[in-house]
Amino acid sequence: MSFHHVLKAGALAAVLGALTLAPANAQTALKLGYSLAPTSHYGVGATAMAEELARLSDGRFTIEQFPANALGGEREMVEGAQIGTVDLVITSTGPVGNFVPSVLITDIPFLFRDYEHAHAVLDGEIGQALLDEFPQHGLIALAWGENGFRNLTNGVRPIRTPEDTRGLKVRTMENQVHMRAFQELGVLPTPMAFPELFTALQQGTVDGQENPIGVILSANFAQVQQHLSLTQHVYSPALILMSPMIWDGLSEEEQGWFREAAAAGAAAMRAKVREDAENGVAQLKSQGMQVVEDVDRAAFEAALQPVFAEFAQRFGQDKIDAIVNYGQ
Ligand code: EAX
Repeated sequence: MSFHHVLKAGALAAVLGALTLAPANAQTALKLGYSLAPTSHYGVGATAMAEELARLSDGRFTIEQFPANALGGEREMVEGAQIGTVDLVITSTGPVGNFVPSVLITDIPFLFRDYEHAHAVLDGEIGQALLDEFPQHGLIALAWGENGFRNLTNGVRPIRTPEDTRGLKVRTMENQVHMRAFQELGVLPTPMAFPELFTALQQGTVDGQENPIGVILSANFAQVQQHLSLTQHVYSPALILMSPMIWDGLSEEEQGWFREAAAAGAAAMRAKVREDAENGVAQLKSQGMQVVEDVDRAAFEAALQPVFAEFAQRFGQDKIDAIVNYGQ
């Protein structure tokens, strides 16, 4: 080959190389799934995250939202993130302990006293240590979001004490800790994915369910449940998760944008949870729900003592104490 040809071949290779390289301003659209409506705390969080990501990346990364279980239930979305069919997920911790077992400790009833306590723990070193465990289970956890304190609804009777719950069939999340706690109360816990829940309540497959005020509102459960008890029996964290298939291909700077954007999303989510918790009960009353406000929460907590002993065995009393006494 003459010198002239070598030169030509080299120029051609350079041109081809330039063509296969993505231009610097290429956009990457990512799919984000969640279980609730766009107006919910998850929707508000997703939008805040998308806006912050677009700003930080100068439009390089965009987020396409798939609300209302469009990508499946929470367990399916987490699986999707593991295998790369879903890029981003906002999910409650409900099914997450099945993937990252240490996270289950956060689902223990009456573990967190109030929102401030939960935020301090999750935003501090305990929360960070849990987020750091996700990569070894094939997931990236960008931030702790929020679902809120859960309250019991049912279609049978007003509930004030643990005795009132006896014999009821209550849908729980697919979460061993929640199921065990409800079983202790004499309830028949029925684990079920969230997308099936409205129909199950409507058809009487289950008598009740439990969720934060924002979820009860967003999912229109007042249409199919008459009684709401402000049991606040467990704090329900949420997580903003990402597929390692996307994450591993990002530069450190880009990864930083995602973390920062997720933090903005989580903050917006928490603000909306708080707003719903404050205004939502009145809305649910106006939608016809009968609300028991003076729930005997101490009696519920006392009734759960045997399972607390089991959880101490399973998770370590020292780990539970570290959460309960955090910041004190
Ligand atoms: O994440 O499954 C549930 O009850 C969750 O709280 C709901 O999907 C919101």
